[in-house]
Amino acid sequence: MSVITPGRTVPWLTALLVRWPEGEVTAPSEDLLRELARAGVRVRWFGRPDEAGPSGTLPPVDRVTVSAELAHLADQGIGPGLVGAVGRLPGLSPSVRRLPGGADGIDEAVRAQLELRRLRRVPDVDRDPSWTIVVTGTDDVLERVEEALCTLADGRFGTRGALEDADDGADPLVVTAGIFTAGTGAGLDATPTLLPGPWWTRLVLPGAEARTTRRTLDLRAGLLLRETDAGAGVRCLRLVSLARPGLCLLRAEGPSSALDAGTTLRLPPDTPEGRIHQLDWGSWALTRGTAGWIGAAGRTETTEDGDRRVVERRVVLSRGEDPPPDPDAGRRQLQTTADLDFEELLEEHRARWAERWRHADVVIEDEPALQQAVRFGLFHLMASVADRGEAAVGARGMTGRAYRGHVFWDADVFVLPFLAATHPPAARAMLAYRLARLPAARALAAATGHAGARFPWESADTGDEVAPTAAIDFAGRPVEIRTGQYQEHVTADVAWAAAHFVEWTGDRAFERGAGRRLWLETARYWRTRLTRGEDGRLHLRAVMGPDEYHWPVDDNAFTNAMVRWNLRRAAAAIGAGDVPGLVREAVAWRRAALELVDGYDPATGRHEQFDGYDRLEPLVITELADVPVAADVLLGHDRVRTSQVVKQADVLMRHHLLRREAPPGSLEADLDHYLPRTAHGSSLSPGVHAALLARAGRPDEALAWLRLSARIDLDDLTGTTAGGLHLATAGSVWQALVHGFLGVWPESDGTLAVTPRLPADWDAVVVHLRHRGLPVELRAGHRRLAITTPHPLRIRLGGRRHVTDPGTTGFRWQAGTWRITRR
Ligand code: IFM
Repeated sequence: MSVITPGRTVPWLTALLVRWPEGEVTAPSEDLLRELARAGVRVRWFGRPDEAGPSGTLPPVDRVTVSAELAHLADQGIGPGLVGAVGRLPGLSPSVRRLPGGADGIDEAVRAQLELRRLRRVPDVDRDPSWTIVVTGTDDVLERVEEALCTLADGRFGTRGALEDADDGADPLVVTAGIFTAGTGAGLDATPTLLPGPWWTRLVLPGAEARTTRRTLDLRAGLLLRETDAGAGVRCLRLVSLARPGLCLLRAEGPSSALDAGTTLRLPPDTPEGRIHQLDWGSWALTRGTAGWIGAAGRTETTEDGDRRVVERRVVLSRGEDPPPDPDAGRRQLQTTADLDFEELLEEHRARWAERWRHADVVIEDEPALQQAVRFGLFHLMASVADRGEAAVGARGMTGRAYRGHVFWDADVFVLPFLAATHPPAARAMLAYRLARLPAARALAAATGHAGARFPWESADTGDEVAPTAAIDFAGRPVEIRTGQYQEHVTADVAWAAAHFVEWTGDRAFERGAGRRLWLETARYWRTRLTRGEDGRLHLRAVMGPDEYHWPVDDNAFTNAMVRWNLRRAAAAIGAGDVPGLVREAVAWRRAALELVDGYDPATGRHEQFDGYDRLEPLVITELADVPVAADVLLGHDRVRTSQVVKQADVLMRHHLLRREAPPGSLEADLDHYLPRTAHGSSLSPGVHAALLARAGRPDEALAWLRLSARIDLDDLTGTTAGGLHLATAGSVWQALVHGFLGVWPESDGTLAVTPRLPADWDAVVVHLRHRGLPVELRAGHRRLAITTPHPLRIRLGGRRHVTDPGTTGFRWQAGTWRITRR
């Protein structure tokens, strides 16, 4: 990576003060530093901690040690404007390029950078293919898909990547997680939907349709660059600030004849209610639904330099419940960033993304296409979840309108684990969303005559059940939808997510407080929901498992196992010191867990998916069609219902979530039985199979499923990406890599279990995590493993316990066991 490229603005200017070897000091001249200060450019000093920076009127010194910080910044590709160095820099990353010329060279480079800023050039983005998604040309058919792929979001607000000059067929959708408006139609349209907010990306680009357009999504820095006719045409860069949720920036440059600012804000055509004001300070727009509003305050400035034009737009999005604010609130919000220039806002945004990647990146050196696809998924997972307050994570995040923004188990079981292991505040915010809806979940349980809390299958703002009850199928026929009524496993899934969060984070306060509340309330629900059969056992009748082709069924093996786990987890949260009523409840839950039927058949060594599944038509879908396939479309609803075709991982989900509870050998037996019967009619399915095949010691087979799931959206494999990205699939890809190929699991005693099983095609894989507050890097090869942590970490590797040293600890697979090779 080159740190200073002529003609490219760097995100910040770094003055390097180095005394190495002793006696040599290099820094920009004091005159230049004053000029920088006048231009509002912050200067970072890198020096040994014992060194004093130049005194007097110079800008404040931001002191850091040189080697670690610079190496890190450069490695993260956020390209510090390293402007000079004298002497050897110990430990400096090889990717940092030093600028020759001593102090004069520094001055020259800094002046060039100042000039670039004066011209307000559109900065370049990363061009590394493993960190970018490039969409070339425009395609009427695929445009909606590409918009979804190029979405930018800050966890709270999302903006689809529609072209700035998109025509009426485009959907430059702006939404915010958790603000819905009531549906107005029938069936699906009767359910709440995400409120569309004001559009802010519009520019007028005369003649652009005749030029080649290219969009580059820079995953490393969260930037979207659009270029028409690379070099000569218009360049537009936008960002949705991760550092300041709600702040959106757009800078465009090009020939004056080809670029016009147009209007700063527009109202989306489908807003229930909207208004827009042009004011002396800029524009203010507001959309309002039945339960909240989205506001946008924006200003656009246009500057000319000969026949070159630069358009710069700054918009602050806000949201809330009624009543909506007046425009002056927008002005004040816009004012909060007034003293920061574009480069500074860009810099803090890049830095925030770099920090997120530092604890989340997965490196697959041997497979560039997969590497890119994995980062694409992780990028959108990170962008889709707020890390403060409540995070209502819809099945498609903020990338599209499908499922109307509703929150499914996708969030708890597929998205949350990645965040619990990389950015726990975001996972905590997801749990906060569920916790705040416990009263609604209690009401839902009570409405069906039960105690405790039952979470809805589809949830929106209130926490009521919002799953539709009818829809029109692929053939135009009305069909009933009973997911909301029967897919009750979501209640245990929410409880599972809370426990999983505790295992990654060790957050005892959550475990004793909010987590315990969730476990107790959900266990109370299950205790009253189970019924005693004539066989004397407890049963869970009339449910739908993850396999949505079969309903209602009795004793779904996945749901029952989750319920049993939920009852035991709640009981474990009660101590001898708790009030007698609670202690009695815990005893009852433990007993119920023991009495609940399980579906495991020792004769076959596998689980029956539900009572009676084995008696259905023994149809093996892989003998009929290439999977993935929508078997309900291929065979019709009735046939799938009466046959053994499974829509998505069902029995196998129990192995995936409850790995410690499976009878020995049952994973292999269940994989062999259910895999050929599974159509993968849901995008959630292939990644789970990848994880389990890897766990079962079949990593080469697993790799095929991993590749498929990683490209679900990039190649629009389901034909539904136009409606938004499948966040759960992205989560399943991460789980396949971390839980499957690396065999990494947090354990309740604070140990990290690791069991690498790499496919033959890979030499090594690297994952970055946060475990119990500590950053952990694992580099796994076929016979080698290196774990890097700043503090000792307890691990379980191949059944043996070890404690790693601070720094890097190496292991080697030798004579059938893992041995420490380096301390
Ligand atoms: O939650 C999923 C479900 O498992 C399969 N149908 C789509 C839902 C939303 O992604």
